[in-house]
Amino acid sequence: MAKRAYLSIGTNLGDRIDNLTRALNILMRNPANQSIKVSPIYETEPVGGVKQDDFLNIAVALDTNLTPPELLHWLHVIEHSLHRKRLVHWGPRTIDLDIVLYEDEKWQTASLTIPHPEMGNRRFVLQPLLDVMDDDPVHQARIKQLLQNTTDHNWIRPVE
Ligand code: PH2
Ligand code: MG
Ligand code: MG
Repeated sequence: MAKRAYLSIGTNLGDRIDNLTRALNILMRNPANQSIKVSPIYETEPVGGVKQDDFLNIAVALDTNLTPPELLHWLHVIEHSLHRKRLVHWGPRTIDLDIVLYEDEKWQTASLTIPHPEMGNRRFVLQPLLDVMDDDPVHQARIKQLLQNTTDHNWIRPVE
């Protein structure tokens, strides 16, 4: 039985739409990743102290046979193929793929924390996430709650 994972994807360097398209293509090139629902694209104000260009952010609902560590490895493969360089913490990136949720599981290792510890502080994660949760009322209720209570008031707007 495939597991339901939710990803948050962001980009603010180069051709941002092309970066998203390429990332999704590589994501689905792994036969363990079975079906996918992609949110609308949002343009979002950079969150954190670093002065940088605006982001495009999306969320993805993914049905996968990969475990969280295996999925994380595949996300790193994608980041490498798009030539992401890790220069500045929270700084500009061609692509960043994060696992936000994986079923109801909690993971706490050096490289992986699920649920994503920052999601409640990031409107750019919560809003797209809610857009891909129609078939998952339990998670949907939780994310709605987080979105109502978040103190993040950076702007986000859907891309036409
Ligand atoms: N990612 C960050 C830091 N700040 N801001 C926006 N708007 N979107 C992001 O994806 C983002 C960010 C580090 O992962
Ligand atoms: Mg991130
Ligand atoms: Mg990341």
